[in-house]
Amino acid sequence: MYMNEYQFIKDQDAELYATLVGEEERERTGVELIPSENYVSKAVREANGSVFTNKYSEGYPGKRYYGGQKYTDQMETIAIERAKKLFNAGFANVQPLGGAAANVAMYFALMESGDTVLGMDLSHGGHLTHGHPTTAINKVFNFVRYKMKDVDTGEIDYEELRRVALEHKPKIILAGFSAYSRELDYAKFVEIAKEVGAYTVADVAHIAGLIAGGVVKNPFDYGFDVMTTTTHKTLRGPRGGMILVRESEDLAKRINKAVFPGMQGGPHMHSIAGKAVAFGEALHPSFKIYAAQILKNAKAMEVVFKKEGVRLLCGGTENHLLLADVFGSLGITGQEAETVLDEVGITLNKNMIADETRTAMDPSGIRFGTPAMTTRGMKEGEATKLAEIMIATMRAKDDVVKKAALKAEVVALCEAFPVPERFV
Ligand code: DSN
Repeated sequence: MYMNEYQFIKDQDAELYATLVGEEERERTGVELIPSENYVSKAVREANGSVFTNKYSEGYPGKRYYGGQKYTDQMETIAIERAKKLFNAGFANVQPLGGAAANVAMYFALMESGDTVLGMDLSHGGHLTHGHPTTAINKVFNFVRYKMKDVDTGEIDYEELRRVALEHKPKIILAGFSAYSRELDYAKFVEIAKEVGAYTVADVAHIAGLIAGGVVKNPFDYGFDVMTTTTHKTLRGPRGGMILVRESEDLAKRINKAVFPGMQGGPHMHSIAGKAVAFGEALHPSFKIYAAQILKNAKAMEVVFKKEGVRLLCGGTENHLLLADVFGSLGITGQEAETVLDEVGITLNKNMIADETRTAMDPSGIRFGTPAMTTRGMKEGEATKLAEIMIATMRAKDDVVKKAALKAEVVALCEAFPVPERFV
């Protein structure tokens, strides 16, 4: 992969070209375990680097503020129709520039300033855009929290969720996470939301590809009103966002207005083209096999971590990611683990664990997942091997000789499983 590209950049901009070559080399020779990252197909990269980057298209297909929209209208319509089919949605807005932008537009579409959102606590797996005190939306809306009842099983405290909902009367009950490894009881969310008259929104940024592949539950099947997502994680598309509405035309209209002109200017049409290509790939039967393998590989890693006595938050995984308390189990901090694993060619991220006692910059945990390694064709055998290498590396953090041997094993795995260019 990645050979003989960027000839024009090479000719005119050696300084920038060096960074492209470096990143290609890094991606080719290391194993990517950051659960929110993936490798896109060459087709997605072609669309993302296409002439659609030249075009201004404020508005929506058939209703734009600039001329010359024949092909942008066709292309965006293809993206919308594919998105609806993938998620069994009534409406799709494919213009959000990312997951954070999608969430902000969704909040403004569904609420007035001062209204309340009930979302998952960040330290229990939620996300910054679910109202963390440091974010701008926290100045506009009021955010209240639910947590897990038991951090070692991942069970959500639905009784507490209901109690907080009854007390605060939120306009939105938000299900979704960026560091949580269990399925949610979507029916329970809907039941509580009905009781208090709230909208149900699922932020499925991490698991969108798993929903599209049919291997985890689709919140729309349980009556959720809206889903927000990124398009570049398990869904394996270009960097971007999307908002889906189950059936309400009124909600869909409000969301369209909130995205444009409410929040964004000209949509990134090249990125929407990339989304259309990725959605086409996700509709292909092979994507279901890919999604199922992501889960099998994560389970294989869970088995090794448990066998080696490393504490996993939520007691394991039912999706693509795992959270390990490496400080509690192996005496290495999340930052140290991230650094030493980087040295042997494995990329993941440090992460706070529930009820963290350390700091965000040097927490107790690591978060890792299987979407990208599965794209390379790795299966349970390789997932098991990688988990063993990870634990051996963390145990040998100061042993230069052992680390060199472990790095050689990672390089050999990468050579055996090159990053593919074509998925369908
Ligand atoms: N940065 C993404 C993640 O890694 O989960 C979410 O925003």
